Amino acid sequence: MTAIVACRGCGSPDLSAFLDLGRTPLADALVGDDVLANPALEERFPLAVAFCRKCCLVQITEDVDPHKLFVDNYLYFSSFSDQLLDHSRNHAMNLIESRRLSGTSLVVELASNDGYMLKNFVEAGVPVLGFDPAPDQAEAARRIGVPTREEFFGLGAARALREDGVGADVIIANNVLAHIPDPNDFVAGMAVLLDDDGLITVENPSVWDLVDRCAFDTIYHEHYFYYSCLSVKLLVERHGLHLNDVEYFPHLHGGTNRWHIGHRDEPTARVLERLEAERAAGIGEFDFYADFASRVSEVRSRLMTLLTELTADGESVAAYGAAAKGATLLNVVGIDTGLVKYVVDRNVHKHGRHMPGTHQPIVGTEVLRDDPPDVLLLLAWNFATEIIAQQSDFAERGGRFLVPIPIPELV
Ligand code: DWN
Repeated sequence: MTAIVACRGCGSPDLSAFLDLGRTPLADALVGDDVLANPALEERFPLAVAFCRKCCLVQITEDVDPHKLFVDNYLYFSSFSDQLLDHSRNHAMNLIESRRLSGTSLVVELASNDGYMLKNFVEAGVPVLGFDPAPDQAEAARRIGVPTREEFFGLGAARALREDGVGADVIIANNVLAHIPDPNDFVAGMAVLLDDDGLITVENPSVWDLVDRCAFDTIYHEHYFYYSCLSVKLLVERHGLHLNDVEYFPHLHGGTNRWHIGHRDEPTARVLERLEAERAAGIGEFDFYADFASRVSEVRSRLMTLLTELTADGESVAAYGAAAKGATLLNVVGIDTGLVKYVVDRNVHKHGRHMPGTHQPIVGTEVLRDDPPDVLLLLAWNFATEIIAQQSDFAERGGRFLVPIPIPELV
């Protein structure tokens, strides 16, 4: 772990911190019995965020070893959200058609997880290659026929593929550009691997929405960076690539951009409009972020007050979604097992573990029937629609949902 004193994008020392969430455990480092027995084993790291006044890149100010984050104890599997699977399939089908992909094409996904995305190309007969360093996820992908290299992607891996005569027609990078400590090495690797007329699509939550919706819980050590169109444009141009288009998905992960990047400089009106809208909103200036900490403090206070009142009134509270963002929320607000007694999750790999730092047990959703709470705190609020629909029985039995972001609200 090292403190960051210069921008990891452009190297500028002109970094201005605007939020400090204290020392928190790693958000996806779900706790086993060993740490429960000896809590001193659980590591915590400073979690603070800064803005680069030169290249607009928002970033955390501590550097945690990616192996700790994504290899040693990482249980996130993409295939436990129907919304995400539908979103990914639509993306794949659109790419196959728009890029006229065939059996002679190659689609490479970086951070391909359990094959949730690439399986769609395999089914259509389009050759694929995944990169993911997480061993269990890579193995799950290979089991469904998605060739996967169990390694971090970067310039070295790209050069090795090129030396073997391999180039990509399409490179997909969903929720990974934020997750790597050296974005320049990563983007340089994409530039080398992408064929001349190829397309890179990069998806990440929008920092504009993060601030507007006060989604401070999406800040954790896995997320080194929080991107705008402005910061992505400057990052990719540093490596001879160009931001040519952007799609916006307001209901995915709290607001997600899908950036279209290529070797040629051919921006659409849509991306030019989005860039101008960001400039007009002040996304490229520090002042946009200056009051975020006070707004976060207000949400933290309101959520703690609401939970304390519910508990004092004899209402039992559990949580839904052993999400990384849930770990930040529970730890930063200070929500212990006295306020939230357990967390349910459909991801069976997480069952039997405990939430980082606050140690709520993670159990299957059947517990909502066997030991029903009065209120269900939606840690995975980004999937609120899907989860509320799925848990209609809970609501019919009089259960209520507590949506914490952007303002804590019982629904
Ligand atoms: O970048 C990342 C973001 C985009 O997604 C990664 N760090 C991993 C992940 O972060 P997260 O863990 O905060 O994201 P999710 O996908 O919002 O987590 C949802 C959790 O809820 C998962 O553990 C799966 C679970 N879930 C469930 O139990 N039932 C999700 C749905 C939709 C459900 O119906």
